[in-house]
Amino acid sequence: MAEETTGPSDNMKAFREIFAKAKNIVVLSGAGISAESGVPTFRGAGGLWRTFQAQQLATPEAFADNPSLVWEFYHYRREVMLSKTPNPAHDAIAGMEKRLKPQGRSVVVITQNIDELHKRAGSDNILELHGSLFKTRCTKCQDIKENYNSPIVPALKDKGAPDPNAEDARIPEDQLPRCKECGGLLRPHVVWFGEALDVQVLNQAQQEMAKCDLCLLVGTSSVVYPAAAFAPMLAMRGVPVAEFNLEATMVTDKMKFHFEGKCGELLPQAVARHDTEP
Ligand code: BJW
Ligand code: ZN
Repeated sequence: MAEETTGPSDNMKAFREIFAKAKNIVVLSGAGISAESGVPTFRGAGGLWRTFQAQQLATPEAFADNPSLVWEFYHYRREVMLSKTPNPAHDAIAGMEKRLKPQGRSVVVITQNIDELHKRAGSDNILELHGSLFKTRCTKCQDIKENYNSPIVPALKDKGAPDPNAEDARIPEDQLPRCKECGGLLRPHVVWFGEALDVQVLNQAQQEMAKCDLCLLVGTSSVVYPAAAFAPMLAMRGVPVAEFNLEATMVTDKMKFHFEGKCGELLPQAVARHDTEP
């Protein structure tokens, strides 16, 4: 007899019962969690910069070909973030971590986002899979540094306009961000297509997932690997995974729960304090 197949549940009460007992919670987040803060997603409206999709500029080849153009793109996104703030979804996750910690329960955020909004919301336990807009790495000595300067170098001031007609600034390499240790050209400390994720970060993420007993999958299209495989792997192991997204994704069918709508509205209800908590 054919096995009966049922889709994911949208029963919030059933989710809340599992949440009440969970001891190690992993939150996997993507660009959709920052959408309500006004940060464009990659594959949604507003995902273009000039005429480029992020995927065209977020590559080592694009940087080798025109480091000035790639720096304009990241400079623009760094400056945009200065006017953005965490939204109720980031706040709910940070609040949950603080509230559950004294109960001996852990929350870790494994994010694909480079915008640091989880950190600004007050989450402490964060693994940034794809790096950060506010870190640089030297292409020569590999030194990694935090950098919140605005603009990051004088030559980028007023550059990086997203308008399709904006001119390519063609900034000479010696005026682009340079390493204070060795003078080498700096690049954004982010993971581009075709690049390996940081082994330590990936190992830590795997350790957290190995011990988790509940996973929240928030605002990701689940198309970019290796992160796209995390939630399906957990689901296969029997860990309940709850997806929060505006729409069904590539992995929805494999999830225990799918809550459709804005995560800034759904997450605060989903992880609100439970009656059974002290
Ligand atoms: C809301 C909402 C609201 C909106 N509420 N929801 C296996 C199979 C096939 C391909 C590969 C594979 N393994 C590797 C690859 C290649 C490649 C890949 O995955 N390609 C796919 C596109 C097919 N992967 C890689 O290259 C990775 N590297 C790698 O695997 O290396 C292997 C290697 C090993 C050893 C040596 C060398 C190599 C690296 C991937 C790096 C991705 N980098 C980027 C750019 C980062 C820097 C930057 O930002 O500029 O990361 S790409 C971009 O996509 C960014 C994101 O983190 C990532 C994921 O996107 P995300 O977050 O899911 O956003 P969206 O826009 O796609 O989705 C938003 C979602 O939110 C939507 O679902 C909306 O509905 C929802 N939403 N508003 C709730 N309010
Ligand atoms: Zn250097």
